[in-house]
Amino acid sequence: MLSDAQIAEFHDQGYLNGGPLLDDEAVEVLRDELGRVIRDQDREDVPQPVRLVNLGGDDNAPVWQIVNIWEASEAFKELLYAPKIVEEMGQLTEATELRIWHDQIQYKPAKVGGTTGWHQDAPLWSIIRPMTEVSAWVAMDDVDEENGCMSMVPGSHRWGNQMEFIRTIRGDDFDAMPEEFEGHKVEVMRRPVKKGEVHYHHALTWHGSHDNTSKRPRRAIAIHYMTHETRYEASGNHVMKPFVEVEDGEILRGEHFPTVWKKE
Ligand SMILES: O=C(O)CCC(=O)C(=O)O
Repeated sequence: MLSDAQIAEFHDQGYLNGGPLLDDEAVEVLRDELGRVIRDQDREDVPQPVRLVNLGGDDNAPVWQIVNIWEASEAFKELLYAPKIVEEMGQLTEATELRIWHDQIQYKPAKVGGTTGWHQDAPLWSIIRPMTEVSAWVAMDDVDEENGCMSMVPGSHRWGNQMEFIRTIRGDDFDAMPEEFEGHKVEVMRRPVKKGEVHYHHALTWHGSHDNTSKRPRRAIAIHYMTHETRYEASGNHVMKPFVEVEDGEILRGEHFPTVWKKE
């Protein structure tokens, strides 16, 4: 349960470290499951995630991303319902219902793990509206400056959809962020997260992560939650679109978008 001060911090900054969620044993189960799902990716006799790819496409600097590992692993499915996460997500979004939009493993291997360019989530999720989603990002390693922690721009979730501008700063230099944008001071905050902790961010917060130059892997899962008001927008595109079973403009729900929490 978050305090009023933490909720206010989230609304002000667009992100918040929610603190410890999983003990070492629970993290170990998830690490083992992640390894198993990667090993089993070509098997037809076990459930598979929606997608397993090297996000940047650069074999020398991979960022492994798995979409909907929950569909391939009971342990990750259970995590979607973690009481601490759904209760706090309810506080942050003021939702009356939470459904899963999708999850994403974010795995940067030791020494070679690449950069995840600056972005806002919501503009890239063009099949859902409005842009009010919040994500819970759970660290499966100590994630810090050395192994590619996320960086966030405080307050940027209040500046609207700025993906067109953000694309212009997505070069090779992750630190090439301007100091000012349309009258707003732009600060870049590194966001280290300890193994087993959960970190929240708003879907319009500018964020990304630098490369992993350390000897340690950097494994995390982002769980993206929808609220009671999230609707399907048929004109957009997304890897989850083939799984949508509702009509344009309807509340997005269904087998692949499970309801995980309802306000009592
Ligand atoms: O893990 C990362 O570096 C990026 C995660 C991200 O972009 C997200 O969770 O929205």
